Amino acid sequence: MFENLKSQPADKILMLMQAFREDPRENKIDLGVGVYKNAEGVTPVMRAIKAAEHKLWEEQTTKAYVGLAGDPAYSDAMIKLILGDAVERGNVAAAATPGGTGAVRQAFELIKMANPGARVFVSDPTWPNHVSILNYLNIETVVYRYFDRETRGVNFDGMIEDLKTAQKGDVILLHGCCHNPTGANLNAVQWQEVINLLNERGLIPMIDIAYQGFGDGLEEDALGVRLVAANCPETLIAASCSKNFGIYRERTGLLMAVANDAGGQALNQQTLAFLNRQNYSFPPDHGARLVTMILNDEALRADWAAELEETRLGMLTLRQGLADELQRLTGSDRFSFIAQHRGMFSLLGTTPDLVEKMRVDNGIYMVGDSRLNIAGLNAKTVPILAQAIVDAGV
Ligand code: PLP
Ligand code: TYF
Repeated sequence: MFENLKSQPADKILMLMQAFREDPRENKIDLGVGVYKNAEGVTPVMRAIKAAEHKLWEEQTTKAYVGLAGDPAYSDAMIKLILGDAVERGNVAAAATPGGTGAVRQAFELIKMANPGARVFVSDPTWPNHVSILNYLNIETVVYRYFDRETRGVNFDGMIEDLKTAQKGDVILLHGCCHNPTGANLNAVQWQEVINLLNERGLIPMIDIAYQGFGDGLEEDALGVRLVAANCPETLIAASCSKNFGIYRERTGLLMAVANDAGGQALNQQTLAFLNRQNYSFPPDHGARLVTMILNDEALRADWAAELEETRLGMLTLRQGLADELQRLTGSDRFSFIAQHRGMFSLLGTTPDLVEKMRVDNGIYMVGDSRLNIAGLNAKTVPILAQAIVDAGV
């Protein structure tokens, strides 16, 4: 049997991680994988997570199974964090998943189950795992224009034009905030225009939100997902706690299905539990429990929000610093988009050759599509990167 296996394409982002580790140069700079790093290059365990873990260690009396959809208190706390008061709690079905990736995977499975003919529209570009999982599940994928390679903003007219080719029942995958890999995001007016189009054509929105709190703030980053959930009859939401709680390896995510006629909620809830059972029975609990403890404890929550805000502001300072330095070196505003983008990533919009050149000449590691992780920088490396970008002729 094993002889029938074919070698599969490797994940380019994870390959880059390995290549960086193996590079002996001391001044190398890692702007690859989307993991937050502080000025010392460390991915810290957040203070509130440490405190919650300590408390959990003292108080937890059992590690028996929880439930197929995870702890309802986790769903409640996360629904409140993401959706606020945008929809009735009774209209939301939710299940804990192994990370945001688990939520994405389960959402795609639900789509296939509910409407085998549905196509999923993804932005050009999008997180490569979206496309990879859709292909694996044999779900037809359609790419819609999103990133304008000239302005490095959103090509909104192109996006709308392409979404107009979708047919009733097709699913439109949107990034809730901090678009990965581009850093270019919709504004409130554009979100509303997308919603109007979805509703006119009977399209189903699916929102992947993996960076709430990394862009404009916890509430601000939820604006799009709240507008959609409140104004479309049905919405799927895949959320990740990996970044905003810094618990990458705990695998903590949530899949939500919002049905604005409460009638569908019970069936949706049952379906999410069923899908968990088919794939792994019970979802991981440790990270979900920490998140629940933090969100439901006033002091822990305030400390978490404060540390997240420091993280966010630190990345904004790095963005501004890089844009300023490039302005100084080039005498032009060509790179001002770096300060306008939000989240961990910006797509420089240059060629794989120049990305490779910066890796070889300067030990700067960014993803081949020219995505850079802003959090991989610090005050010392910002001018080094700016100089390398200019020297490479980006
Ligand atoms: N969706 C997007 C757009 C992401 O960038 C990520 C990245 O980490 C995820 C989902 C899922 O993350 P995780 O499975 O680590 O929670
Ligand atoms: O885009 C990123 O870098 C993050 C982390 O297969 C990641 O989303 C990268 C690759 C992968 C899973 C997560």
